[in-house]
Amino acid sequence: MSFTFPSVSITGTGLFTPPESISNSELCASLTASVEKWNAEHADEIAAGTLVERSAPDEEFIVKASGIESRYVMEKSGVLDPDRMRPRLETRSEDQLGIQAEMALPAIRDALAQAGRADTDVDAVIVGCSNLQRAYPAVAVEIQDALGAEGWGYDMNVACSSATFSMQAAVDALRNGSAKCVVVVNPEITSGHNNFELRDFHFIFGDACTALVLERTDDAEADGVGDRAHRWEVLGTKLATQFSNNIRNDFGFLNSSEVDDREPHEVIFRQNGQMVFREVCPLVVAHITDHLESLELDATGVRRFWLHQANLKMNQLIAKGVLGRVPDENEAPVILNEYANTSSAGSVIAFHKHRADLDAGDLGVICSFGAGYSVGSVIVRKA
Ligand code: CO8
Repeated sequence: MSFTFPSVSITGTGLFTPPESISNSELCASLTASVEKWNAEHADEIAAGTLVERSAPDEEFIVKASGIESRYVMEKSGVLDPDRMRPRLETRSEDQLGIQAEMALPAIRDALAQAGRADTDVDAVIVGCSNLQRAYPAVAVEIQDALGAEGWGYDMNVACSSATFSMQAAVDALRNGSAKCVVVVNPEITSGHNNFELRDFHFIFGDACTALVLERTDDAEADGVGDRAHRWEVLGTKLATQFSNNIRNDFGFLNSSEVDDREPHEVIFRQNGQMVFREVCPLVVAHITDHLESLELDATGVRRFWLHQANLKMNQLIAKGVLGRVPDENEAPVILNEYANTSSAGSVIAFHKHRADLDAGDLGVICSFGAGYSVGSVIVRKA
């Protein structure tokens, strides 16, 4: 007996872009001031060889190594203050909406408008992101409450791959009938966990929030709501993980119980960027190639790749590995020049901004990858 899974579609997408942007030159100026101050304050230890002098950043290096020109953040003045080097976020009372729920709502409402659905049509909310503001109550449950929605919600974290991992969770829920209208939302405030004091990390990340609405295709068709031009059928999802310490964040519940004190920057984001570059690119190429093959699809038939936005060279290498030639920007659109690496939001920002020009029947691949390591792909076809 064979069983056919019900078809699921993405029926809408939305994006919240924070109002404040930081250019590379602003970022380099504040880090240079901070480095000079730090080196002066630690001159004796540096002279004694017990501390290593910190190096100043270089704008040209950033663009050449990553393709990043600017990034949006939820709060700019604190990041650029050489005496602070991290955002200055107001402490909110329990009666106030949390900052992640606040950035999620406009993105979700954009996505619901495309899908032709109301807040109360939602019956499941999955928050997938690298940087959750608290352990509990789940941000997803707070969002569910703010929407006035019923059903259920939960938070999940698979770093940058949280977008595609949460999309697969949504597809599974829709196929097995545990939800009818799922919102997947990626509220990333990476600036709260980036190390702006070290030149190796300060330029990499930005803040943003993306949202997707997923429903069974027959529900969307039967109800006749939403704009069909925004609808993309999910042909398949594929996830993979492989343990690595090359991207790591040790912030957690046990920090205060540890016997040895660690420096604050030891328990936020850190990575060995070169190793990540070298190890993740071939993993992603093989992953997308296998996924397409499993659906009997040829890479040359894929009209667009919406890849995780961490590094321009990385994306060019991955698209080249899959296609056998260097892709043009139309085939693998870039948003990281403006947004930097927004972790789980990156591939969805690319999908949100760069799909309206495609035709019915066109194929595309949404792919995210990052810490874990983790890789996820979602193959879609325009309705
Ligand atoms: N200005 C000047 N020089 C610099 C700067 C700078 N801003 N940054 C580094 N350098 C220096 C280095 O110190 C080094 O100097 P030296 O040779 O004297 O030691 C030199 O430049 C070369 O450094 P790298 O070898 O590190 O340079 P790369 O060419 O490898 O470029 C990149 C660095 C851009 C980071 C690159 O390696 C890269 O993009 N790798 C892929 C990384 C990636 O994709 N990571 C994914 C992380 S995201 C994720 O999955 C987790 C989510 C986390 C959420 C966010 C929380 C904050």
